[in-house]
Amino acid sequence: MERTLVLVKPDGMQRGLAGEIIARFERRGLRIIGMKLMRIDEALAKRHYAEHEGKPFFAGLVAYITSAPVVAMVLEGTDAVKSARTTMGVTNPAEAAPGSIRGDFGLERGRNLVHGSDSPENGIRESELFFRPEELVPWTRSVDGWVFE
Ligand code: IDP
Ligand code: MG
Repeated sequence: MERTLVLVKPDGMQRGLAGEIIARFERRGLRIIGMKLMRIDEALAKRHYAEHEGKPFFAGLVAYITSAPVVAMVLEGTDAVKSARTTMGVTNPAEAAPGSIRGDFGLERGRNLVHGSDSPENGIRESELFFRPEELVPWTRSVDGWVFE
């Protein structure tokens, strides 16, 4: 079952949109198997965004993601990576479709509210970067649908 790491970024927190953002993933049918409020430090920010090191926006990105607490979540479900990213909308909110989180609440690429892993491999890598194994609570299928183990 695919996993993705989702973050409500500092602008989403400061604007009071955490509940709204989480609700959209929940309603989509993605299962929350880990969730916490945390402050990302510089070292974690740099590891998380290692692929962007050297780009002109890197320093600003690290400053942004460490500027206030975030809600970090691991979501599980069918095509979790792609499903979460379509719920988020494309990177630049100005181009994101209405109905997506970024398309409904954002305008600036540097303040785009939410993070979601970009591949199944990064879903696992980033989940392990943010959560210890014992912090994850997998669901299991029952006749009534999905329930906690
Ligand atoms: P993604 O979050 O949609 O996967 P990435 O290309 O991985 O987008 O970029 C990571 C984050 O870096 C973006 O979500 C955004 O916050 C920031 N970012 C990307 N490109 C720019 C830019 O050109 N200017 C400012 N910030 C950027
Ligand atoms: Mg990315």
